Amino acid sequence: MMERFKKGDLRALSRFITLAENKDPSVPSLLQALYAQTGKAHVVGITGAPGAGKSTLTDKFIHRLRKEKRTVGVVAVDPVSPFTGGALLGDRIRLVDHFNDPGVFIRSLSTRGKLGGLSLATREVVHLLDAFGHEFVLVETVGVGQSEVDVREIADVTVVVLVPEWGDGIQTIKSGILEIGDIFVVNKSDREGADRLVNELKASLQIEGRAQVPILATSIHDVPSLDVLFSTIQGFLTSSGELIARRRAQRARETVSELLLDLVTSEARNWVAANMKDAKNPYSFIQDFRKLHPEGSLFRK
Ligand SMILES: Nc1nc2c(ncn2[C@@H]2O[C@H](COP(=O)(O)OP(=O)(O)OP(=O)(O)O)[C@@H](O)[C@H]2O)c(=O)[nH]1
Ligand SMILES: [Mg+2]
Repeated sequence: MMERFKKGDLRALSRFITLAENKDPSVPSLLQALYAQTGKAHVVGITGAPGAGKSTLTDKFIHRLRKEKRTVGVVAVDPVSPFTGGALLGDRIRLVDHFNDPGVFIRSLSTRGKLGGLSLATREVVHLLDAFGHEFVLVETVGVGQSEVDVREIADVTVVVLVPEWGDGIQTIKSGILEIGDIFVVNKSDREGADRLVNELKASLQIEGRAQVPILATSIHDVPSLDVLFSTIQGFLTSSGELIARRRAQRARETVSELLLDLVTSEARNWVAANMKDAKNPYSFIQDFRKLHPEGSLFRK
């Protein structure tokens, strides 16, 4: 399967992604072997309110990249799906146009009832798409700041998509949202209220000391507005080398932390099952454990 992956076999890629999604124990060694091939893709995170137009914009961006003959991998992350109830892939991500294009690979990831791990799986899928040779990897996630998958930890550039209605009735824009975007988009600017939201964002970003961050009003009915957005994304990627390198180093550390947590969690469960036979006081149990393993001793060099 590895040989086929390296030769560009899409079924091998698909199979590896399924392994990552299912938290198969073979994944870390797979990625260890492929890691040297990663780091070439530009990873673009697109996040924002449900229904804001993230998939529509992603679709337009794919069209633009394909015109430039760039290859694109897309991951659409569907957290618990309170909005869609787990709608079908094509339905939800509106990317059906590209299903027959070998230069575009699209996958949606969902928790499918499994708890946790989506963030790690998303990271792994990004690495797989990168190692496979995709020049761009687009990651669509729902939710601003509160979703399980923090796109900032995955992407080289994060695009936050908002809509005019979103600004209604808010006095101050929460700083969590202001911190995560490298580019802010007020989409559906064909609707009332876009200018107001742009101005509110501008004022709030200024207070946060981020006055230089681009805020763009877009509409799918206004092609030039999309051109500006896509050039801004590509401009950020080419001009922010140092920042992106720092983010990637942080991403590598986060990956190790998450893998380590996985390891520790499963070992801890097994260990407790084997060592705590009777229903004794759990707090005494952990106090005894602490005596044997004082703080800082678990991960001694
Ligand atoms: N009027 C208007 N409608 C838009 C615009 N962009 C997207 N839409 C519509 O908004 C709806 C939702 O678009 P999606 O692209 O699916 O939004 P999304 O953010 O991916 O949605 P989720 O993934 O479900 O959170 C669709 O019906 C789009 O056609 C726009 O610029 N103007
Ligand atoms: Mg979508």
